Amino acid sequence: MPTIERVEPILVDLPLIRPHALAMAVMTHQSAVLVRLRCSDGSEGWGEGTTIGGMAYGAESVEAVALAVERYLAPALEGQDADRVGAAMARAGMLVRGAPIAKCAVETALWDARARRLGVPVSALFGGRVHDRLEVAWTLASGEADREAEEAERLLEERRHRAFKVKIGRRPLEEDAARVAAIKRALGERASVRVDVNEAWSRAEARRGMAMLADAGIDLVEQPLAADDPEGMAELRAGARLAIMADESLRGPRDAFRVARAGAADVLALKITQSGGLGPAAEVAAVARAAGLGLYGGTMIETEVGTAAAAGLFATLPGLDWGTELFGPRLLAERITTEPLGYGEFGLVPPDGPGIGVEVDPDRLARFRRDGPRGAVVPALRVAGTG
Ligand code: MUC
Ligand code: MG
Repeated sequence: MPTIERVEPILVDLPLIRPHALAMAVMTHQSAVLVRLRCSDGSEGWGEGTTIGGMAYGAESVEAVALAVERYLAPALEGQDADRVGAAMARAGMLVRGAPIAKCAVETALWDARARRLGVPVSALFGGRVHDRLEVAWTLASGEADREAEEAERLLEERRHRAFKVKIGRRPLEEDAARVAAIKRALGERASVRVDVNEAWSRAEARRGMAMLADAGIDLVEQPLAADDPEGMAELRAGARLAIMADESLRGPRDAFRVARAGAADVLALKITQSGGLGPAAEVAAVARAAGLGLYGGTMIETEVGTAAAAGLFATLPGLDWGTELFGPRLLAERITTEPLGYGEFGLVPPDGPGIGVEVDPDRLARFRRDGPRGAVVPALRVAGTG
């Protein structure tokens, strides 16, 4: 029986190809925690835990993820049976409350190592693929409102993306609605346009905002209200002409059940990080299916490692009717794997090599480690709307 010998977190900082402006903060780089897991038989697995916008999106920062892995999850896992992923994570769950992103990083590494030992892709451990290609949406969030339609037009032309998510909530409602309507007018029926409010609206703003967006032909509104306001989302949904998606409201299967029971969403944004790993994310998907809700494969702007792992799971999910937004590696200016992922024709072909199907490149990793020779090169985050 192979046992877990060492679980090591590695914090990396990667530049973006352009700034990414969320409702709360402007990102110019992305930081991620990679986990390297070694087993007694020499097998190895990789996982990733990341978040967006430092601590502006959620309470778990990448620094907290690295610390949780090193001080708490690694000691809980080392010495355990590496083949029994469920048992190992149940033990980790006894010793570590919450921390879904840190748990995702170690759990993914366990699945990766297990699948590599079996010589199968990680999707095989979740029932096998039902999709050979995943549709991938792009997020328009450069902060340059007048250039967003241009960016979308170019990506459409290059056959990279045909669904666009616009980040709103930083500007007054009328301004945001006009900006989104202009993008939709420019793209017409050639693309689906959605918005992500990232919790920025009050209930009153949301009522007005939903009506304006519906008039503009927008397909879906993501997390219009605070994460802990499922009642508000349910009220909004009752009169809505467009679909509502829950994102920040979801921290695993229990939240998915609460959202479904409250009638707070039409679609669930499934994120392996936010769910606490591939296993819990599959459970969120099962809740969505049981409740008749749509599914969307979300991202936390992961590197190739987290993106490949998520793609492996998403490929096994029937009813992924809203596609995915697994564009992380395309927003990052540098990659940390030996090969790029297989993007093209508006989507991504999930890698089908053993495990998560990508190999971390040690030289690239060394260049971007925070504890490497370059040290921290991470500028402080800017609050959205300030210079
Ligand atoms: C989110 O809130 O959905 C994913 C893509 C993006 O642009 O923001 C993130 C997180
Ligand atoms: Mg979101």
